[in-house]
Parts: sequence; C-alpha cells; structure tokens
Amino acid sequence: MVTTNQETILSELKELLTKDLKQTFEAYGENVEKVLTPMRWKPLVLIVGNYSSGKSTFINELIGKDIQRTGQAPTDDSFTVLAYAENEEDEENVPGNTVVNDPNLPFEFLRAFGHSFISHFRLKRVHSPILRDFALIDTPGMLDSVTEKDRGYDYLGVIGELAKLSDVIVLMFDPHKAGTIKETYEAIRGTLPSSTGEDRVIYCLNRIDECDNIQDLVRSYGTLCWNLSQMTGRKDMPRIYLTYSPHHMQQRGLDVSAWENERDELIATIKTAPRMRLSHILQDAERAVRELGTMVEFFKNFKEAFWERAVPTIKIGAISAVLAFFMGDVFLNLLTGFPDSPLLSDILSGDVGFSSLILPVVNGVLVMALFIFYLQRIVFPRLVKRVLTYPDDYIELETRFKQDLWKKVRAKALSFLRAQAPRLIWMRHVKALSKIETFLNHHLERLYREITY
Ligand SMILES: Nc1nc2c(ncn2[C@@H]2O[C@H](COP(=O)(O)OP(=O)(O)OP(=O)(O)O)[C@@H](O)[C@H]2O)c(=O)[nH]1
Ligand SMILES: [Mg+2]
Repeated sequence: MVTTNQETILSELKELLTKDLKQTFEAYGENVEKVLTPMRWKPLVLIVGNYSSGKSTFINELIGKDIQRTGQAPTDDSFTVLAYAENEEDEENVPGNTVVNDPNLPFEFLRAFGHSFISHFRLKRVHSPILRDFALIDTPGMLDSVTEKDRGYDYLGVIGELAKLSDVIVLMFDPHKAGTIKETYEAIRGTLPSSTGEDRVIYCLNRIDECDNIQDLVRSYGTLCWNLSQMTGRKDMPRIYLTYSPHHMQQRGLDVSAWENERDELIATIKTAPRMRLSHILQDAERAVRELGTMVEFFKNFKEAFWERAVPTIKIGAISAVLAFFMGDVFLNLLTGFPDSPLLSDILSGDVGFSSLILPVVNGVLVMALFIFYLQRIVFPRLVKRVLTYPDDYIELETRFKQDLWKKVRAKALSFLRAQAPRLIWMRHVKALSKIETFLNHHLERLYREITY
C-alpha cells in the first residue's frame, strides 16, 4: 500500500515539477504532463509473453476469479486493464474508447495508437482484494513474428508505452516457445531508463509441468537463458521463475514439486509493485528532466557557437560604422565633391548643424545594416546547417549515460532547432540549466533519500 509518507513525496515532486520546471519544459516544446501522467493512478503490473504461455490463467489465479478468457492457441487479442471495484455490484467492463478519454486514468496517450488499437483495449473493474494495491494489464500474446500490419496497430509501440508506465513487467514464456520475443523485449527496454529499467522486468518460464522429464526442462531452461542473454546483453543471468498453474498442471512425468514454491515467490515479487512505484516515478522524473537538460545543453552550445562568430563581426561592424560616420562623407567628397563640407571640417570649424549629421548617420546605419545582413543571411544559416549536419560536435558525450540520453533526444532536439533556431540564440539556456541542476542535485536527491520502506 502507498503510505502517507509516500503520498507526501509524490505531491512534493508534483509541486516541484509544476512550479519550478513547467515553464522550462514548455519553452523547449516539451510537456511536463508526460512526466506527471504516471503519478495519477495506482501501481501497474504488466504481463507480456508468448501466446498461450498462461498469462490470462495466471491473472485469473491472482485475482481469484475467472475473468480473463483462456485457451490453447492465440485466445485473446486485446489489452485488458484489471482494476479494483469496491463491490461486486460495481464490477463492469469499460470499452477502450471510454478508458482513453477518462482524465482520471493514465491512458489518454494511447489514443495516438488509433481506432484499431482502441477497439482492442478495455478495462475491467473487478472486486478482488489484490487489485486494491495495483492494477494488472493482460496483453495479447506475442505471435512468432508479428508485424504492425497483421494487427492493424503498432503492437510493439503500445507494449513499450505501457511498460514505461508499469512498475513490474512480467515476461512469460513456456517451454515450447522459450524465446521468440526479442522484438517485444526491445520495445520494453527501449522505453525504460537505461540504468535502472532492467530491475522492473521479471522473467518467468511457465507451464513447466508440461515437460516430459527433467532433461526436457533443462533444455527449455537452457534455450531461454541463451535467448535472454542474447536479448539483454547482460553478463549475469537474471532470475527466471519456473512456474506452473496448480489448477491446470498435467502429470507428464516431470516431478514439479521441486518448484512448488516458485509461483508464490513470483507473486510475492509482483506484490512489491506499490513499493517500487515511488522510486520508479522518481527515476522517470529524473530521466525526463535529464533528457530535457541534454537538449538545453545542446541549444546552449549552439547559442554560444553563434555568438562566438557574431561578436567579432559585430565589433568590426561597429568600428566600421563609426568610421563610416566620420569618414564616409570625406571619401564621398573626394570622389564626387559632395557634400561641400564633411562632418569633420564642420566639427573643426565648430559649426555642426542638423544637416551636417544626416549623411554621416545614413552612412553609419548603412554599414551596420550590411553587417547585420551578413550575420543573418550568411553566418547564421551556415552555422545552423553545420550544427544540423554535425550535431554530435555540439554536445559533450563524456559518459555512456550521456550518450544514451543524447541518442534518445537527438531527433527531437534537431527538429526543434530546425523550427526555432532564431529564437534559440536569444533564450536563456544557462538559467534553464541551473534550474534543472537544482532540481536534480538538490530536490530530487532529497526525495530519493526520503523514500523509506
Ligand atoms: N499444463 C498447463 N497448462 C496451462 C498452464 N497455464 C495455463 N495453461 C493452459 O494453457 C492454455 C493457455 O493459457 P492462457 O492463460 O489462455 O494463455 P495466454 O498467455 O493468456 O494466451 P493468449 O491470451 O492467447 O496470449 C489454457 O488452455 C490454459 O488452461 C500451466 O501452468 N500448465
Ligand atoms: Mg490471454
């Protein structure tokens, strides 16, 4: 359960984000709402896996009711959110269209995946004690090779976005298909923070009762380990829960009693979702703010590069304008005999009138305009072009972490630069950066410290 202390931390974070950083986000075309979205609702557990790996069976077992349809072969092609109903009478099925339009739920962003997806999305309110602490999401099984076209919507995109919202993600396999979900894994991984995302993912080899013997199980387990190591690129092997449904188990020959407790351990881990949620929210907020910071740093470097070029030009321009002011008419006089008496001789004779100033001012302004034209039409576009071509030269990529951040935001930063370049040379990036720094190093640090379990 979320305690009062956790609630306080959440509302403090929310306040910090809306008070201190909202404007900064908006100034750079970003929306702080995206960071705030997951804070709106309860902890989420996402169950993903191959078709028929037993996801829906497991969910029914968790909530203690036969709510989700189960069966051999791909059974369910919908995403279902299972949420808490106070009473049996409040149990209901809510269609996707209503779910994505409900401002009290965090699913509005899914509207972007289109009608075809929304017709495969729903929420069921169920009276079950476990749902009081977190909501579950059942997903359609991953087919062997799913393309977007087959489904009519971006399946991997949806999975990725839901993973981003979730506190625990269960990846479920079965011995027959122990590792055909590379794309799904990548979609999930792609949206999670690179440093900490992995600890949200739980691996489960389900339906082990269907193995004929221990050799069979070891073979499946080995295949899964191999596939996982290929997918995750990790040197250590994450724990894989070996489970089976006690109600559906078959006595094929393998004595499964050795793994009797694994299902309970898996459930116990899932139940940590509410506790994980707070640190995930802080991590997500941190990541969003660091991404923004990376963009701002890039813009700051762009601005500096511009002024580095512009300041000498402006200086020369100013000197030239002064020269033109005093000397322009002298030259004109030498060349054309006009004006009769240049400004300098008027000054020397102490006879400076309004009319003797007109030509010098025109000369000065003309020269200045020429320099500004040069800056605007030649120096500036050239720099923009250079930065767009070699963006990596304008950001310090000293750590792997920074490289990852930059990879995530580069496209966004470049399109913002393309659209807003003239504005960027005037914006106060340093001030924005110092706000971001204060948030990360001061406020967020403190909130992390305050998380007490
Ligand atoms: N032997 C055995 N059968 C199981 C187990 N878990 C589920 N089943 C059966 O396997 C079939 C598929 O289970 P589902 O829960 O529908 O699988 P799913 O992952 O939700 O499948 P899709 O929704 O189609 O992706 C059902 O007939 C279940 O009864 C298990 O641990 N052991
Ligand atoms: Mg299912």
